[in-house]
Amino acid sequence: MSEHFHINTPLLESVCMSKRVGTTVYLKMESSQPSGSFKIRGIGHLCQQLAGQSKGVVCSSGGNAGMAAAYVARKMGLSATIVVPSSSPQLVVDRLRDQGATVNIVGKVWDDANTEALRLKETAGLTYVPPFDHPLLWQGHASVITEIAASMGPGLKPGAVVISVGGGGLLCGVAQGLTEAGWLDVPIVAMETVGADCFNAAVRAGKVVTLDDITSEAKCLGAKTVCTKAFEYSQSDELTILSEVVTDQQALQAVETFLDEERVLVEMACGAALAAVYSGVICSLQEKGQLPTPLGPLVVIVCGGSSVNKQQLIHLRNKLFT
Ligand code: PLV
Repeated sequence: MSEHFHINTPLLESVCMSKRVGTTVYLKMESSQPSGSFKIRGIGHLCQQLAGQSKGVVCSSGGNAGMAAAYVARKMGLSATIVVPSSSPQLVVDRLRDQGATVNIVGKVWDDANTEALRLKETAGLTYVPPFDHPLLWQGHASVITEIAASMGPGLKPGAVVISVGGGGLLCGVAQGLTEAGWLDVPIVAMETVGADCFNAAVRAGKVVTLDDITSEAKCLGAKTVCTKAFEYSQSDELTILSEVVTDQQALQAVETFLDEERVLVEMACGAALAAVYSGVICSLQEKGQLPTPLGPLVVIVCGGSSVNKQQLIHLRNKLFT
């Protein structure tokens, strides 16, 4: 068995995006991971540490954590039960089943599905795989920064790193990775959509808060409460984390522009990060003095996602633009 389940993804320069922001933009192509998103980094690591002697794994997910858990379980010869909310599109359920997983659809949003996964952990004795709130996940996710550092080579470092935030697992991993790389002065731009903005709500409230509901179509950003560790990073003096929110329309537009210009299809959860470039968030942060001008190379983590195909894209366009 290989040492880990994720691959070293390409770091690609985007000419079109660079033109828009006025600095070199690098895309960390996590959409190329075996399970379709960065989630495999943390989940692969967690399963290797915790699931060796397991009867099987159970994971609650908006989709992509489940895809990673199902993939890893299959490679480890374990059964996988993935609990998704009814808001996850059918295409995700189909893809999870193609990975060999048993799929249970429970509740309306991820938080409901998670309650069921925790119940199955107790009653069926399965190893629980959390989608974002666990130190082993963050440690696995941190490898994305190690790879970026290796790809950029000595002497080069990002001007900022752009990511999407759901429950905050990627944020914690990137924060840990930046710390380990000695890149504490590299700001993180943390992107969410309106209605799936639990990190932004916590930053504004000065404490962890729970959203009433998830109203965004970026369902894979749809955790009602951000993990405590992510909030703690936002409060630390060591790192700079800029929390920004875009509309669903901006996230979807970003998905479409990315498809046209870079020829890669990603889901709206990833579109939120891409919208930092396409909707002018980076430029406006520079105008406000929150990011420097000139800015060093901008690294966008293209987190990927499996909740999308041509039909889903058309469905979302009809829903959000009519
Ligand atoms: N998605 C989680 C949580 O959903 C899941 O179960 O798949 N980009 C993509 C494509 C994602 O799928 C996710 C998380 C994120 C970004 C955000 O990552 P996080 O949760 O670590 O902040 C409810």
